[in-house]
Amino acid sequence: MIRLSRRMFGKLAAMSAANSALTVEASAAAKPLTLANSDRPFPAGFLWGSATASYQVEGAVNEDGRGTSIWDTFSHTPGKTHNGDTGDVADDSYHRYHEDIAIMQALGLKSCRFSIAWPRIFPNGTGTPNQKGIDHYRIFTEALLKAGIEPFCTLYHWDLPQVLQDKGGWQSKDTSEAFAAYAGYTAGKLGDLIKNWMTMNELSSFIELGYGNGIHAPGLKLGPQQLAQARHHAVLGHGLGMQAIRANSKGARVGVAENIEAIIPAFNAPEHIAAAKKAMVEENAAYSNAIHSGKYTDAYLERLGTNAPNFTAQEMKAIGAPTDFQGLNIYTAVPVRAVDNARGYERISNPASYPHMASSWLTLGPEALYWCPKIAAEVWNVREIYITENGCSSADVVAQDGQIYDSDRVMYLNAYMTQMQRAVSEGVPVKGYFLWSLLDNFEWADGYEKRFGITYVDFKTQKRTPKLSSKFYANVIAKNGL
Ligand code: GBH
Repeated sequence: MIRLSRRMFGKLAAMSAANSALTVEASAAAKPLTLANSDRPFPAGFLWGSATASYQVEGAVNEDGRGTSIWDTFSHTPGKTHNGDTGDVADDSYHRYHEDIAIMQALGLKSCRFSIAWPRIFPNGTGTPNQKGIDHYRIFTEALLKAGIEPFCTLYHWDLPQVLQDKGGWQSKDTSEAFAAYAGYTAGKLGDLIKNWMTMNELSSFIELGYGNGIHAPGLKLGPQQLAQARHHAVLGHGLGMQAIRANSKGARVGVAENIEAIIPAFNAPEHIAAAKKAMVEENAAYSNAIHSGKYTDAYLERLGTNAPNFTAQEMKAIGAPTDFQGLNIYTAVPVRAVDNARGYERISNPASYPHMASSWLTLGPEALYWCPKIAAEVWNVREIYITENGCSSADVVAQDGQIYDSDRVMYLNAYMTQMQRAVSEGVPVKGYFLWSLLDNFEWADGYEKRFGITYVDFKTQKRTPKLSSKFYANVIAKNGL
């Protein structure tokens, strides 16, 4: 038998498969073919978690002094959500959180990302706090900690107190300041239990969809100047909120969970990678790039021209103060290619045949979990990254035996996680992963039509059933690898 080095084997294999007998023999010599060594490990302590948001799971909208949020108003407005669905009951997690935590424990989760409903803490946005709101989240986080699950808390996942919207919402700088007051107060009350905070979830989503195209609450379609100003108030809210959290809770670690434009190179070639780095900055100029650099890019301001937002140097300093970690919510990928123009890149719009999951916007882009953390770490010099959301919708059906075999979700998760492992194994500082979502829940404008959970929820009975994907995830966590 001829013994070949791996390099030589590579060469030979690349030449052609004409002599297949030689190829097989050489392969066996290079590495024994066995099913036992197919694991791709993650580092010890990698933080596996799940993610949810208050309005999407809690229900109990009229309990314990909660105020009205813009999503109560919006979802109760005819024509705004699929089937007129609302979050009035959702997963009833406000009452069933013990059951939810038991599900997390069964999965072996190390961490749980959840959000606090601002109108439970300040029913009127500002002013007198509601003790019952604080009590609820204290009891919840104590239960998490008792179960050995680390809480990661988002302070704003889109449920703005309606009273503040009535005064202009994110169009007003007062909302940025009100947010900081709420964030500081809450971190002061819960900071002994919660160490990891995210100021906000997806600034780009709640501004562009809520104030730009109107498909989310509060359903406004502002002109370019007003929209640019609202964006600025959102990033300012993050900056002021971060200050307030740190001032009120010693040792707090603060970040933000942003749905970045998940830029990837068209393929792995130096010119496309260079283009992707430029695109990552410019395509995220209003949000993540402002937060991680304390600046709006010249190109962003030029693009806006007279519609550019009003801002001060002091505000930009608060916005750009270093975060302790960067949270990336990643679902799809935005491929770019190198182009010889002023920007140096062009977005590639996917053809109609590009595959997607049950939500038509949710195109498959597993390499986003490789490239985005890698590029982000480099262009924004971040040392700690969490994938704060990743997951997908499936057209789940309950099989005859009562189980849900969501093989497409398993495929999606497996593909994305494999790319994340690739990044981590190269030393990209991804420290944890939060799967969206633990449970099927209120999917905003899509109501209950789109299911993102790894646990099936029968919304009539609130019965929870783990799907095949939840068994897949438990297996990943148990072996800390794929
Ligand atoms: C996240 O948004 C949210 O943080 C989370 O609350 C949500 O449940 C989850 O994703 C799943 O959607 O209908 O064509 O107009 C992800 C970013 C922005 C993706 C809005 C869907 C609507 C596209 N989302 N977008 S469309």
